[in-house]
Amino acid sequence: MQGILFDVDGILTDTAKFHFAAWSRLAQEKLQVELPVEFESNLKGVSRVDSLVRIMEYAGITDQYSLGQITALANEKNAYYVQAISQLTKADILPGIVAFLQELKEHDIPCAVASASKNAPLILKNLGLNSYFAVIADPAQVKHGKPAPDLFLAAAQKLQVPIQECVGIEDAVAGVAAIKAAGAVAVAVGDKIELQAADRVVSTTADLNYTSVNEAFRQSSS
Ligand code: G16
Ligand code: MG
Repeated sequence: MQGILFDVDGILTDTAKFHFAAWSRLAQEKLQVELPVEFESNLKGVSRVDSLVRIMEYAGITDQYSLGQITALANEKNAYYVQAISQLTKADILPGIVAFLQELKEHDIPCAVASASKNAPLILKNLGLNSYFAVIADPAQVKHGKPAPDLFLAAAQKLQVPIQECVGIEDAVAGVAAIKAAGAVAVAVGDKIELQAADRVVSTTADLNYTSVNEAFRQSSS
């Protein structure tokens, strides 16, 4: 194991609730649609515009909007979201993450960010986690979002570590699919059934540590 590729939303901090609150507000005010709570997991790891398209498909209104209108609506959602994440502090880092990053640093394992979010640099800065990450893959520079492998491949390349030597850490079904498609080992945080495509699933971020992630890597790559 020579590198770790981290998802942000749902791994470093719980921003899914802010994404969903922003989408729910946009859907209610601009599309006259109520999003059911179960819809939240459909949007995890999915890019901004793809999330909006999924919401429009759910509402059966996809063909009523031009590309320009879709972009404007996505920007509006982002403004609500950025307002919410501007309040993030160190206190919002999920349990066990700082200890895990510290352990990786002590083992000289470089870390990359492989988030679908264009707001990832702002989130890292507000959480005070910048110094733990050697590189951030830019989602604007890749052709296909998760579940395509592009972001994880770009993160490993930027880290200059072969993808087969990397472990990806994810909380989303689309993210686990992306890690596996890239050829890295997937460690997922969340529900064992929902995330069964991963090589190992732990229940919370507090269960992430060097020993168990390295063990998952060895078992899956042997
Ligand atoms: C995250 C979230 C998604 C969000 C996407 C794009 O991905 O899980 O819900 O739609 O980023 O975010 P933004 O609108 O900020 O560019 P990840 O990969 O960090 O879980
Ligand atoms: Mg995520």
